[in-house]
Amino acid sequence: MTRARLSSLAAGAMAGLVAALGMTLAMGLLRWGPGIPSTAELIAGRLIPRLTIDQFIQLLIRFGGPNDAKQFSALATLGGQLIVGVLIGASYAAVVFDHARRRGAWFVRTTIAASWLASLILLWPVLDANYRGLPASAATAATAAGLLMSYAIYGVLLTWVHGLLTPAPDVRAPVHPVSITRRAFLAGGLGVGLAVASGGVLSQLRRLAVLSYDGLEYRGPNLQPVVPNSQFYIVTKNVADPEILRSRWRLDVTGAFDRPRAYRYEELIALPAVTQETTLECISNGIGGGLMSNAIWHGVPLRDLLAAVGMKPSISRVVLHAVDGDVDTIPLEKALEATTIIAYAMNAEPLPHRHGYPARLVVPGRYGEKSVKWLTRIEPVTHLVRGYYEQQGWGPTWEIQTISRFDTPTDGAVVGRSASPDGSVRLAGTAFAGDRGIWKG
Ligand SMILES: Nc1nc2c(c(=O)[nH]1)N[C@H]1C(S)=C(S)[C@@H](COP(=O)(O)O)O[C@H]1N2
Ligand SMILES: [Mo]
Repeated sequence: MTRARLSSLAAGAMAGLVAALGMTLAMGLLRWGPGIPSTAELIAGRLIPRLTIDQFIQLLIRFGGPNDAKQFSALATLGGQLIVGVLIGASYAAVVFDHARRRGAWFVRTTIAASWLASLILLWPVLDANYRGLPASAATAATAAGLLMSYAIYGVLLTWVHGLLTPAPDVRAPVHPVSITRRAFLAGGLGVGLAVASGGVLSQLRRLAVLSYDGLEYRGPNLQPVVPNSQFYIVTKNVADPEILRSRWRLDVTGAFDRPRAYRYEELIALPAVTQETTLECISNGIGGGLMSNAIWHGVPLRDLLAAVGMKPSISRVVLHAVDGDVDTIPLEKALEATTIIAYAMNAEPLPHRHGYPARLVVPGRYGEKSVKWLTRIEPVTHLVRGYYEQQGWGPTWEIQTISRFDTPTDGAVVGRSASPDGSVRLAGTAFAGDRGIWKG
């Protein structure tokens, strides 16, 4: 390879890196502001449900838990994107070197269009997520537009920075060394600036991330029967949870209805509501585990919304869609029970973001997965639909199994020291049997 060719490739790679940093910044801003899912989230959302439960658990073990796995997958996607950016940059430089800039422009446009189309096709099922609460169809359009914009920013930066670094590729006349140094300096500065800016946005996004609270358990001594919102257990599939803007959000009731309709938040809370105490528990809660908490929920019975739209007799299940792409289903009988509610308040406070603001389902007697958070669409169906967690292999039974554990004394405590003067030891614990109830003797 000639030196000219080599330095041209290096310029292309450099331009590709700068452009990929610009694209990363754009993607970060789009995720942070309008809540457009990042490529990392889209890819994870597409792949994870396809893993078997064993593969999934093996993966978690390999990474030392869900939080590390989530962090790794986000960083891997970012890194991968930068590498691809560099490779495309080098290819672009090769095309320009061999065929001049006009062919290069064609190469960039084709690459962007092809990448965009491939992204749409491969990621289609998950494009409808939006972390600010856009309804599915608007969310799909927003994600598609966001991807195109990010890829286009890459293309523009690539050609521009490459042009800076190789001022006269067609003529191949010697360029004045001072001017090329100045241009390289400019390109380098731009790269550093973009790296710093995208680092800033990524660290903001990191603050949104669930790493600090995903898997929060509630157990141990001095438990309260009604768990304060800040201590209620948390499980989420997300890297960063939705923070829905109420003005943008609405609850669609669509599908096999006679009269589909959409509720704005104000309309939902104006409906007759009920207040009830319900315990949620994750299906992955192990023996002695604390992925289980109890709260007082306030909201609208699901059956009232179903009755308002009128259902066809062939309906057998109700599908619940969430803005984060989570999907789950319950049988129609369960949907029609008076205690299956769309909750918008938890312990007399608005639902916290982490627990599904502005509205979530609460399904007593079924594992927590069915209590879909950040609800956006309710869809009755006539056929079996597999939910996100079902696709992963959890279930097939979602009825809560009876479970009990000791909370006092805590595991490993030296019992003798906590004994009262008469030598007795206080035992306390938790027992739960879904909606069947525990017999109190
Ligand atoms: N939209 C959405 N809903 C969701 C989840 C999720 O990741 N996304 N996680 C589910 C799981 S696995 C459980 S156990 C419960 C936990 O609810 P909590 O975090 O409010 O305790 O929410 C369920 N609902
Ligand atoms: Mo769960």
